[in-house]
Amino acid sequence: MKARWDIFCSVVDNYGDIGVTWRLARQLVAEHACDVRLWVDDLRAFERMCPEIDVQLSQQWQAGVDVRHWPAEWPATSAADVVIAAFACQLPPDYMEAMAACARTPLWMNLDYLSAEDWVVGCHRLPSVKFKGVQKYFFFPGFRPGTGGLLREAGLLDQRQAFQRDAVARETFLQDMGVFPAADAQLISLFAYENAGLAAWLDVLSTDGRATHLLVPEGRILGDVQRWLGVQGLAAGAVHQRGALTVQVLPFVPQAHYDRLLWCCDFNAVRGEDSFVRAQWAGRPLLWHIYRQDEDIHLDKLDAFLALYTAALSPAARTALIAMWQVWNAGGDMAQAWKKLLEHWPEVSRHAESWCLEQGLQADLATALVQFYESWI
Ligand code: TRH
Repeated sequence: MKARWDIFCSVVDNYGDIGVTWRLARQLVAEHACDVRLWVDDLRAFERMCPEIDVQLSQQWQAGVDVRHWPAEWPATSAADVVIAAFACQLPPDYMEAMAACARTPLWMNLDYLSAEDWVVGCHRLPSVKFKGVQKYFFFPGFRPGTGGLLREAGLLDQRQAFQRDAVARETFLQDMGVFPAADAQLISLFAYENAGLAAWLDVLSTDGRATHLLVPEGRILGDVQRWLGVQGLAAGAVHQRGALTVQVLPFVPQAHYDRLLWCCDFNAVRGEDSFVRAQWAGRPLLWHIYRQDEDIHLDKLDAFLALYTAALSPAARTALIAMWQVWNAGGDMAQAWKKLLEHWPEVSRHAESWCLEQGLQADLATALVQFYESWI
């Protein structure tokens, strides 16, 4: 009998909640032969990264996943064998009653936010609250052994490396997206929240000796790009040149296309959680705009990741990379930070690949979840 999984996704804001749960659901179906229902309360956010979604439907199949709209009025539903509440979302009370009424108690987990902090290892797989005899467990993704690892589909790194070796595949992919960079231009992708540091970075890119083609998917950073360009109504399809810098706005593309876009670029500015992980799998240098939290606790998360990520770098390269990420997230001179980073480019590039391969040695998150379930039953 196939194990039945219910994944609950409440879209708080942005795309990370649905981005992570959608990947996880697909992988559980494709690689672990699970029956997966994915409950999503906002199908419009889902549709942005999976245009096949019909936002009118309460139930539909996508990539073998039983996608359900999570309605305000919860319908009578039997509980699955494994229940995942993504990012601490609250399950419908009637569903919790259904879990408690099961002859065989389901495994109930909270899939937590990604963090490189030390304490994550100690909390991973610990029991959390209980509801009428049904125990909930913490499940933490992470970068260190002893965590749940990262989402990574089977064969992903081989596919990525083959794609990056294949100049024709890269060119064809970019052309299909309407991207025609100059032969010697470096390609940078920019997916970020609003950021006051952007102008100084674009200033230095536009006056650089080397051409840069900057790809900006439609989103929150567009206002800053628009201000810097001095234009209005910036939208997908727009291309503007300022000195050595070409800025091109892209539409928000399906998730698989976004992954490939990251593989094409020499440098990826990413944000949140899911694009941050995918940029690491791209094996190229990256810049993380972390999701802001109250009392600046996100800066502790940033420092924890930087400590881990830069541990194998030379002191000078480490200082430059840390400075650039901190300036991007907490303010400072991006022009200076970028110039310093460029001084260490070969080392930082080699490191991006070796970090990726090292992380690829750990069990991936979907496998770790399945293994937890198997050991639990
Ligand atoms: O959208 P985000 O800022 O999501 C955030 C974070 O997850 C954060 O931790 C969470 O607390 C908050 O949401 C609620 O960034 P993230 O995580 O990178 O998610 C973006 C998703 O969008 C990711 O799955 C990649 C996908 N994407 C596309 O599919 N197409 C695109 O064109 C782009 C730019 C992104």
